[in-house]
Amino acid sequence: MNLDLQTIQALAERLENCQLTQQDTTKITDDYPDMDWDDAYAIQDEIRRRKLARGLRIVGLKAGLTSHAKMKQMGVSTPVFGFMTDDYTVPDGGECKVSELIHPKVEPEIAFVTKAELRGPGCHIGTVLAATDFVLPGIEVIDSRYRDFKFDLKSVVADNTSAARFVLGGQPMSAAGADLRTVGIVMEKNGLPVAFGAGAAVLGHPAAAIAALANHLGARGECIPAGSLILSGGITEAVSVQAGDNITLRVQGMGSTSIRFV
Ligand code: 0L1
Ligand code: MG
Repeated sequence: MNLDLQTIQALAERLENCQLTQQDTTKITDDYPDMDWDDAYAIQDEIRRRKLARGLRIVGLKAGLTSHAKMKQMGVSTPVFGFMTDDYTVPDGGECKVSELIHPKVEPEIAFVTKAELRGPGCHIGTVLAATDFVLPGIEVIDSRYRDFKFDLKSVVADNTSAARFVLGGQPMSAAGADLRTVGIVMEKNGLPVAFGAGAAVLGHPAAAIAALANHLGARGECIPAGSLILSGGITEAVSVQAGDNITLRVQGMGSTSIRFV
C-alpha cells in the first residue's frame, strides 16, 4: 500500500460526501497517482465501515465492468467489485429519486442468489452454479461520483464501483434451468427497446463474474456467504436516465423488472 490510514479515511469521506450531497469530483488518482489496488479497496472498505457505523446493512455484492460493451464504454479492461447497502434497494416497479443522485445510468444484469458459501481461490462456473439457489432479472442504477463518469480503475474501485441503487424482480429461475450464456435480454426505456444482449456478454457466462468475485475475496481472506445476492454486471453499455423515465428489463424465461425515475 502507498497511502497512509489518514489519507484513506479522508478519501473515503470525500467520496461518500459526494454521494450524500450529490456533488461530483475529479478522480482521486489525479491527486494520488501512486495509489495501488490495495489502497483503492481500502478506501472502498472505509466507505463500507462508515455506512455500517451509521446503521446501514450490506444487502448485496456486485461485479462491474464484466462485459466488453462496458469495458469499451469506460475504456478499461478488468472487472471490479463492490457492495450494496439496504438504502440502495428499490422495490420492483418502484420509484428512484433522481434528486438523490448525480447523473444516474442503468444497466441490465442477471442477479444471483446463493445457497452455499463460495470461497476462492479456484472458484469456477461449476462451483458457482452448484452454489446458486436462483437467478433473476436485476437493473443496477450506477452513479459515479466522478465528473462525467471520467475515471480510471483504481478511482472507480475506491468509489465502490459507482453503486447507487438496484431493483430485482421477475420470475426467479434455477440456475440449472437456463443456459445463462444464451439467455436473451431486452431493456426498454419508456416502452422503446434501447439495449439488447445475451448472458455470454458477461465474461462468456454470468457465473464467471461470480467466480471472479469469489476469487477476488478469497485473495483477501473473505468469501461470498450463503444467501448472498450478487449482481453479475451489465450485459450492455449503461443507459443514461432522467426524471420521468421508465425502465423495464425483460430476461428470457425470467419475466421482467422495472423502475421509475422521478
Ligand atoms: O456496475 C458496473 O459495471 C459499474 C462499474 C463502475 C464503472 C461505471 O461507473 O460505469
Ligand atoms: Mg453494474
